[in-house]
Amino acid sequence: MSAPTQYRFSFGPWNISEGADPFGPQVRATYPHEAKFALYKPLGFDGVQFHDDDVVPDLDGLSASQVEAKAKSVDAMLRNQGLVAEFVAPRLWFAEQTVDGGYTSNSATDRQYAMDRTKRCIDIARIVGARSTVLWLAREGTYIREAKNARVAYERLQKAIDEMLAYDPTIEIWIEPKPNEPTDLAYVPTAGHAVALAHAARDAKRVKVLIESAHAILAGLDPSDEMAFVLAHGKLAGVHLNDQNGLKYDQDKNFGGANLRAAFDQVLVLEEGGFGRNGEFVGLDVKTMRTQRGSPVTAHLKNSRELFLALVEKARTYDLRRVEEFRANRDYEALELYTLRHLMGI
Ligand code: GLO
Ligand code: MG
Repeated sequence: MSAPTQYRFSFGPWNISEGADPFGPQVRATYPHEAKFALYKPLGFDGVQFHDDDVVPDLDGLSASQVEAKAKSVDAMLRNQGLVAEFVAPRLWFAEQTVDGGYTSNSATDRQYAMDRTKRCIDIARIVGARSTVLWLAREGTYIREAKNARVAYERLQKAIDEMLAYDPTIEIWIEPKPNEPTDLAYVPTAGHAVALAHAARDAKRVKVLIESAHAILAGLDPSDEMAFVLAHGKLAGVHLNDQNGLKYDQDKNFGGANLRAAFDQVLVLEEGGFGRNGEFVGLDVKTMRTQRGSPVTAHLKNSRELFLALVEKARTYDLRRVEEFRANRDYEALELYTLRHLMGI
């Protein structure tokens, strides 16, 4: 038997938030995100996830050399803290040119903006030493179905992925599916869509998938099955573990906070599938509650990590021989009771 996986953890600066929501402004003082780097190691995290403008704020207004200088200075800050940049994702949902999507916009000039911005994002990734970029396709979808030709939109997405692969010979692209929010209907809602796009790419081995628990739940699917599907295709490069209380707005609750059993099932699948053995990070895309006091707020990150590790212990002490017996006898009543008792420690 191989040694147990030593998990490494990551999060993005946006996970330490000021508490603004669509109904109210910030409730905590802004904590400069470069000061957040010093918080990672003490909290037990080694990886930093970035949007391109988390590394280089206001990058659209800067020259290539200004972008490069800023990215280099962030790279130096990461090194000082002993941190690794896990990925840099193009933020294609803030700029005016992206109101109707990026790669799937109906406007050719806006599609060009999306591609130019993506290439700049890849340049930044290279400078901070990230081997991948993440496509969370926020506005690639529609508010009303008739707004875009969906077939053409899929072709455009595929072409954008190929252009990114051609632009950089080593960068990996990890697609993060999500079914809705901010659009009503997104073009890449599930793991299946992401895996299909990955397989059809010009260099398929460099296109992988990042599964977020809450996004799977918003699609009405089980996060552990979504992860298992991607693992079966050898394409699970990242996870955004969190939780979600049913079909609501995107909640980014603490991992296990809404459904402990479903969290256990995710950990089981990751353990069994060898996730983390090639250095993959366990990413936590969690947000604290608006009610939380203080600045910076970090308890949600610490607690979600701890909960993950506690569930790893539960997964490692889950008696797989008994599970196999229950399966062989098709006694799923007994299997369920055993599983719940194991989780409760009774
Ligand atoms: C939003 C997404 C978002 C992404 C991030 C990195 O729903 O989960 O937080 O994970 O932009 O791609
Ligand atoms: Mg996410």
